[in-house]
This record gives sequence, structure tokens and C-alpha cells, in this order.
Amino acid sequence: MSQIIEVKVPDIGDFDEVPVIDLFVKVGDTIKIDDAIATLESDKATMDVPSTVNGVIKEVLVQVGSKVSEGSLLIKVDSSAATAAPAPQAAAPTPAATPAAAPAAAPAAGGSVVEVTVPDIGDFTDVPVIDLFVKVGDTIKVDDAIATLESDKATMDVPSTVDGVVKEVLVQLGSKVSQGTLLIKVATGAATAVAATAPVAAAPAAAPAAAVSAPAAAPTVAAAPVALAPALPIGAKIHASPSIRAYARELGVDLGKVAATGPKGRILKEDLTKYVKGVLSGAISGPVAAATGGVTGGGVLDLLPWPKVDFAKFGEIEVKPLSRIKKISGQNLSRNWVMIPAVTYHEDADITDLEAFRVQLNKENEKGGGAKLTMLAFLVKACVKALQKFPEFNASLDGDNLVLKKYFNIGFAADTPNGLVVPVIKNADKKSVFEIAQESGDLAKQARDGKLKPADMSGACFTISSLGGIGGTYFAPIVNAPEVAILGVNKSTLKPVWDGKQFVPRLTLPMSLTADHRVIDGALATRFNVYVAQLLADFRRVAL
Ligand code: CAO
Repeated sequence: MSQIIEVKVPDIGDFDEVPVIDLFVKVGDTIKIDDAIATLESDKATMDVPSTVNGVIKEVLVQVGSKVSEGSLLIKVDSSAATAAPAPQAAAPTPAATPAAAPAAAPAAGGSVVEVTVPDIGDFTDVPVIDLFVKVGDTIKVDDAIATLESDKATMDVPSTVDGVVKEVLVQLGSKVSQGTLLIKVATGAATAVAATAPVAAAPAAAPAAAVSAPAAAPTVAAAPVALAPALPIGAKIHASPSIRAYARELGVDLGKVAATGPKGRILKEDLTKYVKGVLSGAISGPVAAATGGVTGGGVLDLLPWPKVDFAKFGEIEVKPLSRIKKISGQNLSRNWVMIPAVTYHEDADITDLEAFRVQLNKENEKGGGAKLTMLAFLVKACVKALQKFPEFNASLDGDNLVLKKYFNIGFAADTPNGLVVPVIKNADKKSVFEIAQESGDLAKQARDGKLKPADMSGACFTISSLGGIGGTYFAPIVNAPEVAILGVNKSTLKPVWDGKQFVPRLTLPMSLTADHRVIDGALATRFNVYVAQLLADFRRVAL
């Protein structure tokens, strides 16, 4: 039975008739508690209004440009359609950010230095400064923005309460501030005159950021020109809601380079999407900013269009289209390489005893005609055991959540004439090493024959890439998103190992584990590696 809950504008402080400047939902969308419904913008603050229920949106009662106040009906949600919705409650809206009240006005004293502090910003404390618009020497007027603060729910500009010349800036990007925190000291009146005539050079007018670097002048560069944001002066104010700012930070996009199409020059989600698509396609020579979201000067962080060279000018060539698999895997690999902050950790495993055991079992098994045991099958089993011990490796990122999987599906990279594919051994925890060897052999054959079905290649939790049959010492595999780690192995070799008295020859397997640093830090990755090496060194441990 459907249960319709109305979501209204919560307490937004003293503001009335605040325009909706961004709308993130439409009829039919599934929404969760705290998902942003819309962004409202008053003179002083931008606020995201979050949902207070889980469910499916049945009606949207506002549109971009609508003016709303506390209690205005935004959406109607069928909460019975929510999969994991908590018991529906009265749709009392979550209190949203209280926008900055009129700043605590420091009196503009003539000829004196006035301190400007953070005004009443509602219940928020330790709110980071995400934009700073002033520097020492700037002339500032009442209501000019000093800084932008961003809480979880709102972005607030703090305006100046005095006219004058900035004498001191007491905060910087990233500083955490609360009501009363001192932001700047301003020389007013006579003091201003002193400052103005003092030899302290006024800061030069903000240099234009090299927002739009035209494609490199080489005539071979064929990037289509794309309309880009006009260059923003460094320090110029960027209008964007908290959710857009957060999204931009996640993507590493410098909002100063994004052309805004929203009201009052506000950057909307589609503006950001258009910009990212432009950069990825190479049509925009746009900067990928450092995660601070600051404006870059268009330097080494800029993405250049792909170089297009007339190779035939230099000698004979042959053009061969990429296989379908190479095109698909290429796109996946590029995304994973660019988007995952990955680190590779190396470890050597002593597999002397395990290899002897494997060879012996295969000899015994030859007579029975059973499947040949491969090192890969032992690796799968050891990795399952390690995933059970370190569940963060058997996980995927989903927004701000980590999805921990209770099943153990292991993918393995298979080299085929058409390119790389990753078949998946499902529920490897429930299978013996023999069964895994048989299944991986079958899957590898199907891969080479081009007979794998999509279901054979989906659902992996963790991937193993074994180059052991080919050679190599170590390599840095790319994480297979949305997994968070991949183990690569190369060819095992005999190495002299010091046993405390002498060097002894040990068969050593070089392992390279690449992990997503957003989920797995170096200590955990190394513990995982050490544990896998211990399991391989004494495979009896897998049974414990
Ligand atoms: N050290 C030494 N020898 C090894 C070894 C290792 N780590 N791993 C395998 N070998 C040996 C095998 O024992 C086998 O020798 P015998 O025939 O004498 O028994 C030989 O190398 C060939 O093995 P294989 O590689 O064909 O078989 P496998 O089960 O070990 O691996 C598969 C199967 C599908 C993983 C592999 O064939 C393959 O395609 N690997 C390439 C994966 C790849 O391209 N990865 C890169 C992806 S980019 O990150």
C-alpha cells in the first residue's frame, strides 16, 4: 500500500521567498534520507534541502525559479516503495542550515582598525573556509564577500561589515571557523588614508586566470573548440551549491573553469557534467584542479588534447582498428587509472613447499586424469582466506558508503588474442583448489575461444592478474573498479635467502598488490600482502 509523505522546506532562518536555483530530483526518482532535493539561494547563503524520507518521488511541486519559504511543499514521496526505508515518520523536515544572519556588525570606526568576525551562522561550528576573496591591501566595502564557508548543508558567504583597507587576514583556505572567529582587520577612515598612502603597494588587480588555454598551436591538434567559461579573475566569487562543490572536489574539477548557466552566474550540475565531458573527450584543454578546488593558473595540471600526428609523414604505417574487447577494456582501464588513487605494494612469497606439493599432487593426479592444479588455483584460495581476514578488501565504494560483500567471487585476468578479459570464479570460498583449477582452466579456454558470456565476467569482488606463465619480476596492475584491490603475480624464481646461518635457495613468488587508497591505506595493504605470503609459504594455514 502506498504511503505518501510530503517533504517541505525546513527552517531556513529568517528567509522568505527564497528562489530554488537547482533541482536534483524528478518524478520516479528513488530518493534516500539526506539526498539533496533542491538548492535554495538567499542573498547570503546557499542551502541544499535534504530529503527526510526514503522512497520514490511521486510529485515535484517546485521548479527552478520557484520561490519558497519554510513549510513550502517540495515533493511527495511514496515511502512504501523504499527498499530499506525506516518506519515512515511524520515528514518533519530535517533542519537545514541556518543561513548567516546579518553579520555581527563591528562599528565602522573612523580612522581605526576594525575587526570583522564570523557572524551568527546557526548551529554550525568549525566550518571550513573554502574560498577567500581578500588579501592584505585590498580595498573592501560593506557587503563585499570576505570568505565562503561550507558546512555539510550550506555554503555561506561572509560579508564585510565595514568599508576600508584590509590590514590583516587571519584565516586561510581550510581554516575552521565558528561564530566570532576573527577573519580580517580593516583600516577604516583616517587609517584607510594612511594605508592608502603608505608605501605598502596595493595588491595588483587580480590577474586573469588562464582558464581557457586554447588548444596548442600545432596545426595537427584537432580538438573541436568548445565554449568555455570566461576567465575568472583569481579570487573571483564562484557561485555553486554545496553539493556541486562537493561533486567538483570529488572529480578534481576547478569550478573556476566551468561555464555557469544558472541564475546569477551559478554553476549547475549540467554545467559541471558538460565541462567534464569536454575535458575527457579532449575538446577542452581544461585544468584538473588540485582537490582544494582553488583556481589554478592553467599550468602543468591542465589536460592537453590528445596529440594527433601524421605518422605517415615519417615512414610506412598500417592502421589496424582496435578489437571490441580492447576498446571496452581501454575505456575501463583509463577511468580506473584516472579516478582511483591507487598505490602498489610489493611482497615476496616463499612458495618452495607449495610448488613441491603442487607438483607432487599433479603427479599423483596424472593417473586419475583429474584437472591439473595450477598456482593460480592456490592463489585464489589464499586470497579468499585473506579477504575473509581483511573485509575492506572484499568491498566497493558507493558514494560515502563502503559496501562490504559477504560472498567471495574472484576474477582473474586472462590474456586472449583479442585482448584482456576477466572471468570470475563465483563463490570461491565454497570450492576446493581442484574445483577452482578446473573452473579457471575452463573459463580461460572459453575466454580464448571468445565464448565467455557477460555473466561469466561479472560479480567479481577481487581480481588476480597472473603473469607467472610469461615472466617478469613485478608490475603495477590497475584496480578493476568497482573493486578496491588487485593482486598481480609474476614468475617465481629461485632466490638465495638467508636462513640465519646460510643462504639457501628458495622459490620466490613476486607479488604486486594495487589498492585504492581511499579505502585501503598502506599499513593494511602491507598486512594483507604479508598474510597472503604466509598462507602461500605454509598452505596448511588456509585450513585454520
Ligand atoms: N611462476 C612460475 N611459473 C608459473 C607461474 C608462476 N607464478 N604461474 C604459472 N606458471 C607456469 C605454469 O605452471 C605453467 O607451466 P607448466 O605448463 O610447465 O605447468 C606455465 O607457467 C603456463 O601457465 P599459464 O599462465 O598458462 O596458466 P595459469 O593457470 O598459471 O594462468 C591465466 C592462467 C589465464 C591466468 C594465464 O594464462 C593468463 O592469461 N595470464 C595473463 C594475465 C594477464 O595478461 N595479466 C595482465 C593483465 S594487466 O594487469
